[in-house]
Amino acid sequence: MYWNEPIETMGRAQMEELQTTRLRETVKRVYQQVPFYRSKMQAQGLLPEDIVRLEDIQKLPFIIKQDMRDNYPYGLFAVPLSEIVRIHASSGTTGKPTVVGYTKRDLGIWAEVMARAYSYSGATKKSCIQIAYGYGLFTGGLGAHYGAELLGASVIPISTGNTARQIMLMKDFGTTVLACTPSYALFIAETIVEMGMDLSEFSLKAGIFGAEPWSDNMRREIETRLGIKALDIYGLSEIIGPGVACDCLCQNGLHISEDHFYPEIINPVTGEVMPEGEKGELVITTITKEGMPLVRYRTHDLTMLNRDVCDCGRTLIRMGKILGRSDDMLIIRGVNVFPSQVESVLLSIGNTSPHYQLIVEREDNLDILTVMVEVNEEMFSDEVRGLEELEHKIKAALSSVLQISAKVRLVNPKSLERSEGKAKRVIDNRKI
Ligand code: DLL
Repeated sequence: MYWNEPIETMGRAQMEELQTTRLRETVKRVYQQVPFYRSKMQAQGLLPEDIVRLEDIQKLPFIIKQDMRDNYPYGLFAVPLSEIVRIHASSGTTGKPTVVGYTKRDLGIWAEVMARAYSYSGATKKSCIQIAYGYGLFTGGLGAHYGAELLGASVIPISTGNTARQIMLMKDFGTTVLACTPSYALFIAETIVEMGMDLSEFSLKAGIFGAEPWSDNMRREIETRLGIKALDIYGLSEIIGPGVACDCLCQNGLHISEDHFYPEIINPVTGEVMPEGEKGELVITTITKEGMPLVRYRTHDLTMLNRDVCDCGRTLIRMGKILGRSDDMLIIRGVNVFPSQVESVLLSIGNTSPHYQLIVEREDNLDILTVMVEVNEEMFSDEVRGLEELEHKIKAALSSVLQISAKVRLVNPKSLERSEGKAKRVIDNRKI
């Protein structure tokens, strides 16, 4: 069932016409309203009138996170502060956060794209949606919240944490859709077992999981443990928050709400746009936002695009599951390694739990990768020989997939730190 059928099934030519009109308006607006864009375009000898067709977007310069920091806090806003009705900010690892501002209309668009995302999972106004993303400056909680309300569902704004209480309410309130990070979904699943409860006591049907990379194997693990359909939702605060793209029940790529967010894939090294279907860095232009429009924002997220019509009937362009971030990619002894590759290997082997951490160190100028992985309870009580065999098996599989050797340390069940938000998968102790 569609939420916005005309848009979700719009023909390619018509969609491109809509995108062209909106792109031209956006470029005109940022040129007039935001000194940053004006001076960047002037430096390249560009005027808004030079952007006529969709392909002309390639003439425009990129914008990166550093530009947001340089214009902290409100320098990139395209409307006066009196028009801004909500401010979010990303926590960032160091220094000042990146700030985003929304007008009333922006909030309406955000709720619309989130409502679409829920409906992709089969959710309707009859659904009961438990939102266990963090509420606050993080866009997860409030973004997921207003979309669920627009859908007309019954919303449980529980935010993160207090897992036992989450589970009690999930059961008592008859939650049908859970929205949280995939790592937290897994933790909830484990805690349900620990509390001695049975899945038959719950009404859960689907999960809308995102905000961090997760593999298809992890998806299957969550689906089995919770007895649900697990959908991947993608977004970033700079662009709007959750809801930029979301899986449908076909689970064959995430539909991008391309009537609002125009995607491109570029070669992260050269910045050139890549042919459709090739893997590269996702670049997004917001073509309807008023508060803080971004033109050609480099997300650093690696994926690919597919314009084929989906089996669900939607024509909205699909992006592949995020493979990793170009800046999360570890380079170990010269080889590119993504945490998601390690996750896939671990889950394909079994006898481990999907809780793992990568530790990178440098000894005598040599990079050492250690993969810490929790074994499951049965394995834990097994003989030492069984554990040794498992360790060898993981080592061999990792070296064939990653093309480098890694140390493997099996650790006790539940000994790695659990996260209620985004999981920390990598500890890089190299001082480079
Ligand atoms: O994480 C927004 C969000 C909230 C998305 C809830 C989905 C659900 P930020 O904190 O700005 O915003 O982080 C954005 O998180 O550039 C990706 O690297 C990563 N990310 C988000 N969703 C996914 C996903 C929110 N489904 C950054 N798969 C993005 C992989 C994801 N990575």
